[in-house]
Parts: sequence; structure tokens; C-alpha cells
Amino acid sequence: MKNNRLVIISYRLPFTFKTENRTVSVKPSAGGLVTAVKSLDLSGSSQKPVWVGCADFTQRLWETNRQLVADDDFEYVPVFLDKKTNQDFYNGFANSVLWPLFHYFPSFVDYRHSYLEAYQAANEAVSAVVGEVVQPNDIVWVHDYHFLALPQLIRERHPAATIGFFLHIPFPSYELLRLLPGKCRNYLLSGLLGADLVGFHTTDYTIQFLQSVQLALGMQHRMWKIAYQERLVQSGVYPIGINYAMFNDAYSDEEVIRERIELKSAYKDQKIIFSVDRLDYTKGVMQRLDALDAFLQEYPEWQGKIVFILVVVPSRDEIQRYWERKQMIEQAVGRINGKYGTLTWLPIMYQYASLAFPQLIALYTACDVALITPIRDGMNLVAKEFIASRKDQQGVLILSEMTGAANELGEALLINPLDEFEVAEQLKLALEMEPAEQTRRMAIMQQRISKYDVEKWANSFMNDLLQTQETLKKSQPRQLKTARKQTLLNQFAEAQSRLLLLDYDGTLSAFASKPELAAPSSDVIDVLQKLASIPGNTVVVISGRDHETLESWLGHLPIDMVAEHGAYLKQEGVWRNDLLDDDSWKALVRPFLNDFASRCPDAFIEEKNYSLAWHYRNADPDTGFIRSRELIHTLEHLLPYQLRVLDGNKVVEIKNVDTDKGKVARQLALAHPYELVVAIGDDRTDEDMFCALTLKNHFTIKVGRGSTNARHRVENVSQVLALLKELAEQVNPTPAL
Ligand code: GDG
Repeated sequence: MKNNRLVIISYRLPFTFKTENRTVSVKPSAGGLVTAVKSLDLSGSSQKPVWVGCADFTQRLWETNRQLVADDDFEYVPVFLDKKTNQDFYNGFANSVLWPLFHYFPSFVDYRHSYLEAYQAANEAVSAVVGEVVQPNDIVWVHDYHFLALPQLIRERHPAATIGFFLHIPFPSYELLRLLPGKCRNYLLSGLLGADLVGFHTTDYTIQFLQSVQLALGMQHRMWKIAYQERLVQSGVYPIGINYAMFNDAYSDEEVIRERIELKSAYKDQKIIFSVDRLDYTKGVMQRLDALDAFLQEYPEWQGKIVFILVVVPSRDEIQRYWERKQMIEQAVGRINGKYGTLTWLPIMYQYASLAFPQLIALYTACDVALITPIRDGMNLVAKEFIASRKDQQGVLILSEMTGAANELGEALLINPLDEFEVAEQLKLALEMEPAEQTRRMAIMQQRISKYDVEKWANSFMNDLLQTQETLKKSQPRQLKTARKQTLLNQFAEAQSRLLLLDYDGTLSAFASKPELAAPSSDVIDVLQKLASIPGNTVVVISGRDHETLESWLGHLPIDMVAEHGAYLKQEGVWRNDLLDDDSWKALVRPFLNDFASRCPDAFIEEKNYSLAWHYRNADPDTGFIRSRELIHTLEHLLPYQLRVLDGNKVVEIKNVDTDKGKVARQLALAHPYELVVAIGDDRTDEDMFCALTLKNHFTIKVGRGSTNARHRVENVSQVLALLKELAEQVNPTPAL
């Protein structure tokens, strides 16, 4: 992070002010994010990192007490939202729309337009503050679902900024996201695309994000990179870790030891089952209580021999769903204690309050079983903290498979939190597990999470974010103007052998309403003829079109051709195809295409020998786009592995994967020691070709806008033709009249 100042943005600042007896003091919050950021190597930067967040104190309090945090490791920039905006933004859109939806509780969503407006206003307000703060070379790291729109808003103010985004909660499947009104959904997704790097806890969340972008915005990813507004947006998996050493060392802390001894002696005749969560319906506390009930019912021999210490930490209790939950939990605790309790024993010890750190560690280390059963959880740090704090390598973790943490903690007893009998059964197993087996499982999990701790998490995100800037610099295609064009013209003139790979539609000919109407102009014929007649030149038209059409338009020219993305190849006047002649898959796919065409007026199907194409260029743009997304979604789940779906320019094409333009282009370029290879194309399929041609003497040119793997760019078809004419003139100047 040399010379780079870090700007962190999260909803909460890492401290708050506490006023007692008219005296104001600072209460730091020891969240995972603070630890993570502090552990980054910021030594290269001469300036303090900045932390921007929404203030939970008044502007006046800040002005009069800011000196209390002046010596902190961060410079704080609080954003003051008015009460109503903050209410509708935080409790409204963030916690009553996005939180339940992203955790698969659609029926808990309370969508109101005023909430969305407040979310937009809050994101705007924060972006205005960030806009003032950010300087060139700063690295901006935005956190969580409160600020999905923020990366793009910052990008609009600082187009060259380096922006990372990390989502701490799950990213749901598109089926959930599509429940939001289209405009709202697109606003959120394109907001995220303002970032250079978008990070998630798991591969599932990442894939769901990429799929949502494709289905909602029509942008396909390539190796988890999305081409958006001349940039590449990278996404990646960064499972958050914990401060392992801190939790592990706390085992031997004096206060922890004292508390642990107290707990153990208070429950010397019982095994301790423990859980701690914020009050939240996603955490599965009600289901956990049902499971305990089932356990005591199924295995009555355990009555009197266990105690379940249930700690619920107050959270968001201004929202109805939350305080309702509190009442439900308290009723269930009362019911179960009433049902099984005796005059000398109660199965559940319940506390609705937060724990001091030493108490938390004492409970982690005194318990026999940690029972962690969220219905959905982005990661779940409690599970990792429990493992880390068990220096004695004893204790059993029962963990919901619906948590991100389950991916890394496979040696826990993994359960489905909705299946109370399975949880009851695993609870029995946990209570009866041999100490040696407990140690075996603990040791493996400890080794894993100690390696990828919070420091590694933050550093690996930061390294990848910085890397995106390097990649961007390298991948910025340069306009083929003056000096650069002259280099190409000179190289072309000097080379003794040259290969020209020219895409057809969108490169040599502009798009027409029907494929058959895009016949080549006399200009195109003329320039191809000229180029092909230059000694040492091999001219290849490389297209997705069928070979019959290409032959009828260009067959009379002394050029080679590639049709259907490489299925057919014409060399020295002879067409051949090397693919297996199996098109039985078409019978499976055709009915779907027909069905989608019948539901989309003016969409039509083009049948080629090795592919089927569903065109929607003539359809109403919105309907066409929506149907094309549905079609892609359907096909992706249906197609046998040897087929590939290409999401093209107003066309969805299904083809055999045996070949693509990249493979053919590489074959052709390597077939002869060409001194210069020039490849020109406009489409996503041409990107395969650009990726395959990476040698020094390979000159790749993208036609039109959009991010690309080509090294150079021209604006449109007429610039392509002008360039080709100039190339031809280099070697064969038109004789003066
Ligand atoms: C979100 C995502 C993701 C809790 N009670 C006490 C206390 N805690 C601490 C725990 C832990 C943290 O709070 C809770 O973290 P979780 O991960 O379990 O849950 P969320 O707050 O919902 O966090 C989640 C996380 O972001 C990080 O990306 O894992 O999935 O929902 O650190 O120790 N700490 C103390 N007393 C308490 O009473 N001292």
C-alpha cells in the first residue's frame, strides 16, 4: 500500500460517544472490521487512513468533542443524516428490505418507495462527503449492504479512483433479487459495478451476483470479470476471518479463567450448551429452541444433565420484526423451562443483554457444545471465535450448513437448522463425543482458521484491489490514432508475411435488421480484393455466420474464411469442417427457442449447421431483453456439457464448444511464421480471438465501445474500412492518374 491512503466507508464508525453525568467519553467498538483494517500494512502511506460513517451523535457533540478521538489511528469523517432519512434508510430500506431479502426471508420484506428514496439520499449524502475527502491515489473500501449504490456514485465524482466493495451478508439467488422493482434492482447492481473489485464471503454468493448482473443488466462475465463502462469489474471470494491470536490467547487471561471456573462450578452437574447471537430472525433462535425441546423429549435421560445458556444481544429493536421475535423467544424459553424444569433444575438460562469480552470467552471455553443454527448467515464469526478460543482443543461445534462459515468448518457437526430432529440427534452425538475425537476435529479447524485470519482477509482483498489497477492499465485499449496507427502502417509495410483476421458483422459491415440484409458493400469487396492481392498477405474473414452465406457474398474473392465461429474453414478455395457431425442436440434445444420466440414478437430463430441462434434485434428492446435473459437462464440449466450459450449482441446463440474464434485464430496464426498478425472484431466472440493473440507481433483491434482484451480500439465500421484501405495503400499505392 505504498503511497496509498485508505478510505474506509461503513455504516457505523468504529466508536461512539457516551455521556454520563454530563461527561462525554469515547466508547470504541471492537468489531472485526476495525481489527482487520488496523492490521493492514499502512506503513507506506504518510497519512492516517480515513474512516467515513454515519454519525450516531449530533453535529454539536462532534464539534465539541472531536479532540477525544484526534489521536486515534484513523481520521474520522462522520456523515450527519437527518433523523427521518436515517430512519427510512437504515431501519427501512437497509434492514426491512435488503436484509430480509438477501437472507431469503422475502415475506419479511416491507418495501416502500419512501425507503428507497431515503436509501438513495443517504448514499448520495455519503458520496458527497467521500467526494470531498478522496484524493488521487487513495484507495476507497466500501462495506456492506447499506451502500450498494455507493461505488458508482463515487466513481461519477472520481472516475479514476480505486474502489473496492465487500458484502458481509449473503448475495441471494436472482430469484430473490428479481422481487425488487426492476429500476431499484438495476440501480443497486449498477451501483456495485462502480467498484473495481466486489468481494463476497463464498463462491455461491459470487456466482449469484454474476448471474444477477447477467440476467438483470445483460452483462456477461469472463473469469469473474465484468466489462462495464470501459472498465473491468473483478469479483472474488474473501471469507472473512477473525483475530485468531486474540481469541486463542484470551483462554489464559486471568479474568477469563476466573469466570470460567465460576461457570463450571455453577453447572458442575450439567454439560453446558452455549449460543450467542444478535437478536435477529436469521439467526434461527426459535428453531434452536424447538430442537432443544425435541432433544429433551427424544432423549429424556439427558433431562437434568444439561443446561442451555442462551444469550441474545439486543439489536435493531425499533423494527417490529425484531421486538416481535424477542417476545416469541421469551415465550418459548418460558414454555420449555415450564415443561421440563423441576424445583432444582431449569434447562435454559436466558440472558437478553450483551456480554463483556472476558465473559464471552469464558462461555466459549467453559461450554461443552456451541450450538449455532442460523437459517442464513453471510459468514458467522461466533463459530470461528469459538474454535479459536478453545486452546484446550475440547468442545464440539454444531453449525448450520446455511452459514458461510460452514464452508471452512467441515469438521463441525453440520446440520439443517429447520430439521429439529436432526439437530437433536447431533446434539446427543456432541454431548457423547469422545475427548480424543473432539481434539481431532478442533485441531484441523484451528489450523485452517488460524492461517486465514482477519489480517490475511484484509490483505488479500487489498492486494487484489491494487492488482485491478495494474490490470486496468495494461488492458486499456489505445485509440488507433496518429502515432500508433503510423506504427501499424510501418510494420505492415515492412513485414514480408502478414495475416489479417477480420470479423464480418459489426466490423466489415454494420448490423442490419435481418442477417441476410448485411451483404458486403462494394467498398468492402474492393478493399478485401486489394489486401488479398498483396504478396505475403493472408486475408481471413472470421465470422459466426453460416458458410453458405459467406460463400455467396465473398466466395469469389481470393481470401480464406472461417464460418460458424470455427466449425467451417475455407483455405485455398476449399471448405472443410473438422467437427463431429452430430447435431442431435438441436432437437432438444429448438422447442425452447420456438417457445421463447412465440412469446416475443419479432424474435426469430436462425439455424446454422453447428449452432442455433435466437435473434431479438427486431423485437421491442425491453421484451427482447427480458426474454433473452429467461432463455439464457433456462438453457444454462438444461444444456449438455458440450454446448455453450453465447450471449451476443441482440442474439443468444447455442453452439458446440469444440471450437471458438480464439482456437481457430491461434491455429491460423501459428500455422505460418507471420511477421505481423492483425485481428479486428467488435463482438464478445471476438474477445476469444483477442485473448488468443498475445504475442508482440499480434495487433488486436476492438471496434466500438466497451471493455476489451484487444490492445487497440477504433470507433466504427467506417474507421475499419478506412484503416484497411490505408494498409492496402502502404504496399500497393493507387497509381496517380
Ligand atoms: C455480519 C453478517 C458476518 C456478539 N455478541 C456479543 C459479541 N458479539 C460479537 C461476536 C462476533 C460478532 O459480534 C457477531 O458476528 P456474526 O458474524 O455472528 O454476525 P453479524 O453481526 O450478523 O455480522 C455475518 C459478519 O457480518 C462479518 O462479515 O459473519 O454473517 O451477518 O464477533 O463475538 N461480542 C461481545 N459481547 C457480546 O455480547 N463482546
